Amino acid sequence: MDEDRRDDERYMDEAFALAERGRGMTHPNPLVGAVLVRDGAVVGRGWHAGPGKSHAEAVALREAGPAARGATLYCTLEPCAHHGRTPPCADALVAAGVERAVVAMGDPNPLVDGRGFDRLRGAGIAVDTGEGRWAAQARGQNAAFVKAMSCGLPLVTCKSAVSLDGKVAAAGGDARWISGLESRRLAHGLRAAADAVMVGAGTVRRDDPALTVRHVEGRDPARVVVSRRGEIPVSCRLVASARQTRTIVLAERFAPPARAALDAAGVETLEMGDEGLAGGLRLLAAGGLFDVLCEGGPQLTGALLAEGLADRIVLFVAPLLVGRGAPDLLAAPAVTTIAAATRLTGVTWERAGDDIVLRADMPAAVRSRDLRPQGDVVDRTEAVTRSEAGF
Ligand code: AOF
Ligand code: ZN
Repeated sequence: MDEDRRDDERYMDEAFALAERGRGMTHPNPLVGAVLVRDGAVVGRGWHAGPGKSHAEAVALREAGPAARGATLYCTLEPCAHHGRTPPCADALVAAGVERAVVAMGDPNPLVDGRGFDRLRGAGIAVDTGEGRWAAQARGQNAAFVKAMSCGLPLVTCKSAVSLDGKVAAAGGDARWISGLESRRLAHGLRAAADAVMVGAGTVRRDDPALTVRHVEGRDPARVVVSRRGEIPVSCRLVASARQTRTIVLAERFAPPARAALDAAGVETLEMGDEGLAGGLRLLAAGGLFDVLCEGGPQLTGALLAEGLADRIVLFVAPLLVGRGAPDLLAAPAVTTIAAATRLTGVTWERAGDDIVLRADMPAAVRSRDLRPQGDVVDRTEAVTRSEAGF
């Protein structure tokens, strides 16, 4: 690798690391990091901290001041060209006299979608995408944003804690605590990084969870309860704290008194309609909740998997043996042959105390079942294909 390429790698790595600082805070916006370099020295750094806050490039430009003239920008996402909550970054880069832009991926937001590159190139700035060599990393960093922009659905991660024999509770329903403290800390970190945590009404009735972030630093995600008729006890902790933390009940069809009681308690009530869970998830994405962590029980997790709506699994496996008659990870019919079982991909694992944390992706063939573009978030298949190809 020649010297210039190595420098590009180094500065882009730094831009990715800067972007990561916004994790959990930027929704519905993507994570973005930017580094400005002139004469071999960094003159500006920026990252996006959330909607309404300055974009990464704007922060870096402010730090660089006049030193941005003739500089190279390293940015994890295509600079925007639209007037949103903030002015277009592409215009600011042109005005500041930046000479070259190295960018990891195009912005799949239909409002940008190549216009940022056009604006930069039109003003004589050399745009370098590194032939797509950062595209996979960039798509991974903003997986939820990319998915929501491409198909109007959130990225869904199913998180469960199981015993060594795959049980999520004892036969009597007791589930506290299957996983150890280390695992619970990691699980709270997942909550802090998610836009929303989702459970089924059964879990609310049985466990009355708070679904807040406690064992680690971080802000609380929105809480979503999936229910048939919206009949959630109004005395439960989620409803009681709905005025402090955004709480949403998704129902197939609300029983009118249940809806009125939830509305009065400050809970957002959304009807999923005929499309069922997929429709409910579309509503969440349309409301800017792109990264959904499902902590549902076997019913909800089973339904998400069966309907092709789950993208990833995080499984905390504890060295416990529970035995027959206890609830399994999935309330879903078994396949008849192992050849027909769903084989997950991209498996990684780590230790957490005595537990194992296993992460895996649902195979594309299962996930793509419901990925037809729909609704107004999108018509983005083209943009994603482009960014998958590196542009
Ligand atoms: C950038 N740099 O740091 C971010 C970008 O409403 P706004 O003005 O905040 O615009 C949000 C959209 O801008 C968002 O959906 C995405 O397309 C892009 N985000 N772009 O150049 C940034 N956060
Ligand atoms: Zn911007």
